[in-house]
Amino acid sequence: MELVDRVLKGEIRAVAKAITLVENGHPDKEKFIDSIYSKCGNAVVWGVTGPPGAGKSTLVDKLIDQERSKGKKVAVIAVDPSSPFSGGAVLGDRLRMQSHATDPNVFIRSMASRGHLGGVAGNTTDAVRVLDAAGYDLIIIESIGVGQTEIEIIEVADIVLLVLVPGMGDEIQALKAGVMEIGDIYILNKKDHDGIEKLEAEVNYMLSLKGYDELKNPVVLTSAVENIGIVELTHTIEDYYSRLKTSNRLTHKRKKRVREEIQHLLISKIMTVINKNLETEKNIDHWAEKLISGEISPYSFFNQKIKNFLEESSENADTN
Ligand SMILES: Nc1nc2c(ncn2[C@@H]2O[C@H](COP(=O)(O)OP(=O)(O)OP(=O)(O)O)[C@@H](O)[C@H]2O)c(=O)[nH]1
Ligand SMILES: [Mg+2]
Repeated sequence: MELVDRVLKGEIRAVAKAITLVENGHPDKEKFIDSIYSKCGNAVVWGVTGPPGAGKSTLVDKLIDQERSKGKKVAVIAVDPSSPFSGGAVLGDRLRMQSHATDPNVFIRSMASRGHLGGVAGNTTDAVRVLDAAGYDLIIIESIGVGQTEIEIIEVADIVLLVLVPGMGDEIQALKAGVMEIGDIYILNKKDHDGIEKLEAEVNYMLSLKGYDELKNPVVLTSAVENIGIVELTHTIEDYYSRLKTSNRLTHKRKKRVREEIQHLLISKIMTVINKNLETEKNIDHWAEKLISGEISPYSFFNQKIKNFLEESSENADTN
């Protein structure tokens, strides 16, 4: 495939095209990913998450400065939570990272987190693969930490940077449930705002409840707009990353991710085959009515359907 060669050479337009292919679930996608797969595995992936307006994009912009100064090639995937058509958040993210618009070694791309049922985390994983194969050393995923989908997206990262800001009130409670758990490094941004000490105390208290962890989650205070705390942040990330590596946690984390991917892949492949065979879309209302009226009972009905399907498949295999 010509596109494969061009992506492997790091051609920006080809990379953009390949990500579109992944995002749209184009029929060529699987073959494409398989062709680049052996070239993946060199990039480090950071996930940046936190509530809307916390300063994620501003921080990413500053982090890009730091990494570029070390000669790294950097790519950013900004996940737009609203819809594929809104453009709102996307525009904001692009604007915030405008200073890198003309740098050929910085690639910024937004992806929709709504609109493609089920496959968003998978799409993000594949988009990361495209960028990895294209030679980006660092890939940053920016996503708002609300909801299961966003959490799954951010779990694609090797390190999760959780951005919090003063004055979130109850939001911090809501965040605690999901995203707090997956944060590796806690960035308390907008330290120029009132309430930073209170936030710091809350976060430290919350982290103390996690119990002993040899990798202790670092907490870093920043003011992204003023470029304060950014150098320290990059040092903290580097240090944390090397500890992740030496403690074998990175290997574990990546393996866990691949295991999850295998599960997702199997489920979606099997679902596709079986839905086609059973004509689920056509029949589902009818089945629901039969279940509601008590005409059929769920387990025996579907056990039989699946049994028929398996028998049919093995007969087909025999005749082939
Ligand atoms: N005072 C202050 N303002 C900041 C700081 N960091 C970011 N901001 C401002 O906060 C606003 C939101 O910043 P963004 O970087 O767009 O935040 P975001 O988290 O990417 O927002 P979404 O992508 O929309 O969720 C902008 O007006 C920034 O200039 C900071 O450290 N201090
Ligand atoms: Mg943003």
